[in-house]
Amino acid sequence: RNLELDLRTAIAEGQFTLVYQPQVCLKTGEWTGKETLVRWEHPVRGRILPGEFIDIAEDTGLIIPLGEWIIRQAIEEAASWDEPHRIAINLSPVQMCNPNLVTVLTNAIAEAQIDPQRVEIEITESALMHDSETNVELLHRLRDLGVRIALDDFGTGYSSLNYLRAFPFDKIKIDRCFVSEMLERADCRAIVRNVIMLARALGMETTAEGVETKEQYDWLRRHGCLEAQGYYISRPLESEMAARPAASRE
Ligand code: G
Ligand code: G
Ligand code: MN
Ligand code: NA
Repeated sequence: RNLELDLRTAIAEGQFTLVYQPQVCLKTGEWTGKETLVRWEHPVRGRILPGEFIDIAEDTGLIIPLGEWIIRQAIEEAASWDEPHRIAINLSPVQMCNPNLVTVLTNAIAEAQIDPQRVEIEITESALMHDSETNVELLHRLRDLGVRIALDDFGTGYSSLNYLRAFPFDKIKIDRCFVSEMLERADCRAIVRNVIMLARALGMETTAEGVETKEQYDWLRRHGCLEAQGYYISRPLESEMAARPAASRE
């Protein structure tokens, strides 16, 4: 519970930073977007990964102010990048219950003067599970703002196919757990291949997560996956690195 107290202080004092993991188009090899990942720069413990504090932030409601900061900060930073890559932002299911969410996003987009099509919201299946009608309505309101909506960690929640029918996502993110074992296991390969085909049939894009090897990258490209993200392409980049064009980065 110490971490909870620290988390309140951290939000008040702004101890968070954002890093950005590139996503590459498998056809052209060019970076098309970057996923925002939050880091806590704890004054004593050093850098803490979200796996250690997002749960606490959700349980305490602190994810609301933290999430609002992430939205504003990520959009502001992305607006200043040299290249107009998409900016993907993870949304906690708890944030979807925040009545201010649409306003926060609208204002952030207006203030940064960013093309809303550059903003992509990542939601997980669990976000749709609880109160799916309200949440589907929220997704439509977000879509009306002009932002894109991605379904994150696809295949790891419940009754995924029903969600695909409930809302026309722009993109499906194929979870790392399938990608990492894809080349060793025929069942994972079958799942990835069929998610790619399903997404295409539904008019949705696909991003494979957790791509760590050239072999995985090549396999995904051959099987028509649109984008890839993972250590093989790039680790998450510090903000100032994310801002620079690829050519000046090495
Ligand atoms: O950053 P890392 O690679 O450790 O991410 C671990 C998990 O934390 C991921 O599943 C990701 O969805 C989640 N996460 C990272 N950044 C954010 C964020 O800004 N908001 C929310 N809600 N979750 C995040
Ligand atoms: O839950 P979500 O997929 O949004 O978060 C991505 C998480 O996966 C982050 O913690 C990120 O650092 C991590 N990650 C990104 N690329 C790779 C990868 O290629 N391999 C592994 N093992 N983890 C990755
Ligand atoms: Mn994500
Ligand atoms: Na994910």
